[in-house]
Amino acid sequence: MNKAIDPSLMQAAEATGAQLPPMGAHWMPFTANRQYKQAPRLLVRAEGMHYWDHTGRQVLDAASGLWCVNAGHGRQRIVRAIQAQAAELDYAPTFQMGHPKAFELAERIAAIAPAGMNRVFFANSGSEAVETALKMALAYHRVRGEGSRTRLIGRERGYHGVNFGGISVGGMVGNRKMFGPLLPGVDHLRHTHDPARNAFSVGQPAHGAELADDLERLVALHDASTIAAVIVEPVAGSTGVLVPPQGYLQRLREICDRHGILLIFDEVITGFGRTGQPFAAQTFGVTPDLMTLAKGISNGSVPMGAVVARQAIHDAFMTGPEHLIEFFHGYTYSAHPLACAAALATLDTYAEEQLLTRAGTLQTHFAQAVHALREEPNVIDVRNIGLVGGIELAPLPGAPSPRAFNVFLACWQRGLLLRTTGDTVALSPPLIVEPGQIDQIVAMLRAAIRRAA
Ligand code: PXG
Ligand code: PLP
Repeated sequence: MNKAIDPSLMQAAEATGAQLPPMGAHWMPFTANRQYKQAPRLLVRAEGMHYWDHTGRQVLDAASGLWCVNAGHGRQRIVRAIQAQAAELDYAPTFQMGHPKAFELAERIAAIAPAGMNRVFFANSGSEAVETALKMALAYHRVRGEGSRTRLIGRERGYHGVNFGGISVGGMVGNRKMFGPLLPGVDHLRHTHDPARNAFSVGQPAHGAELADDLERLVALHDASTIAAVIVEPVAGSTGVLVPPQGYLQRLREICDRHGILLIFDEVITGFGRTGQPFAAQTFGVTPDLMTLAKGISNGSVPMGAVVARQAIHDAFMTGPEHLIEFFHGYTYSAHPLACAAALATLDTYAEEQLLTRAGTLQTHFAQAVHALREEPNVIDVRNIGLVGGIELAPLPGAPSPRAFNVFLACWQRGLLLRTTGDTVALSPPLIVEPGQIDQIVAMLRAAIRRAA
């Protein structure tokens, strides 16, 4: 066990007294498998703002599962929709075939998307949505006779899922370094994290719009005629909650427009109300050309991802002979009936409870609560937008990430689930969170930060 991890925060499997399943076969994703299996944390039930673990403890969910359960857990409308769909139509092929809910869902997503973004292509995860968007961008230029535009631009500290396109444009070294040369012809903008100028900014930081000019630099280096698209998360989530500097996204949009480069917003985390509007594009007033969605699209209940395209992009494909397939891409489970049923019920729930704008209503309270943590030991930055917060801790000397992981474990011991990445603690509670629960989350986190100090 890593010495930097506090062993008293790890409860040995046998000490819980609970019946555990055999754990050898499951090779767990993004997990320290051996450490985890010595002291497992199992979730067995969920409802509303809470999970229950295998020992019967109630755990407050400050992470929306993994940034996806935006309406809270066990929502009955969604449960019933999935049950009914499984009984009525379990699976339907969507290559040269269709089923009604796929069309209905696409219309519903288009209705809440930024104006003009009204063509929806379905995938099964954020990673697949990203691959779909990157391929769409390349093919778009090609069908328009600009096949030389093959270069893709991502950003340092970007996370765009784990498939080859996504890790190529992504900017997290741990997700890239083991996997060879990745896609050719990819370059990266600098990230926007600048604690020297922006530490403890409430909402969007004031400094850094000029970092968008990196795109001009890459255009000068490669020439615009070789660049297909730029992909960024409007708010970087996995890499530690990086809120875009004021004016930054606007500037990226302007530069893309000037050079005919498509702008892709990866809204896998920011979509479906996280920042106070249905999509971050609306919160920040910048409309991309393509937008990737997943997670909150189905409230995490059935895997689903999607790409939303501006109509003009879709229409560019609809020019050849009508009997030919326009875009050679799709997944066996694109627009799976269970996922569509779950997503429709999710959108109904969001609408009925006005959840897609609730983060805006709560963000002042949330901002005050999380920024109060700046007085706590080792806290070197606090960042927030909507209902997402990042609390960055000073790393232990020579050991990035165990300090935050100790906080994660200390929270778990107290009955709070959150996410950590590097030395940043990320909060993204379900959008149904009550102000009192925000205070409760921050109080438990405060105690854990002190415990891990
Ligand atoms: N793009 C973005 C912006 C994401 O945040 C993906 C793509 C990939 O989605 P899938 O569904 O393929 O995982 C994501 C996913 C974390 C964490 O702890 C974040 C994600 C996934 C797992 C963990 O921050 N984001
Ligand atoms: N591998 C093989 C051998 C397949 O036949 C298929 C789909 O038909 C795939 C991979 C892709 O699977 P999916 O469409 O679920 O992404």
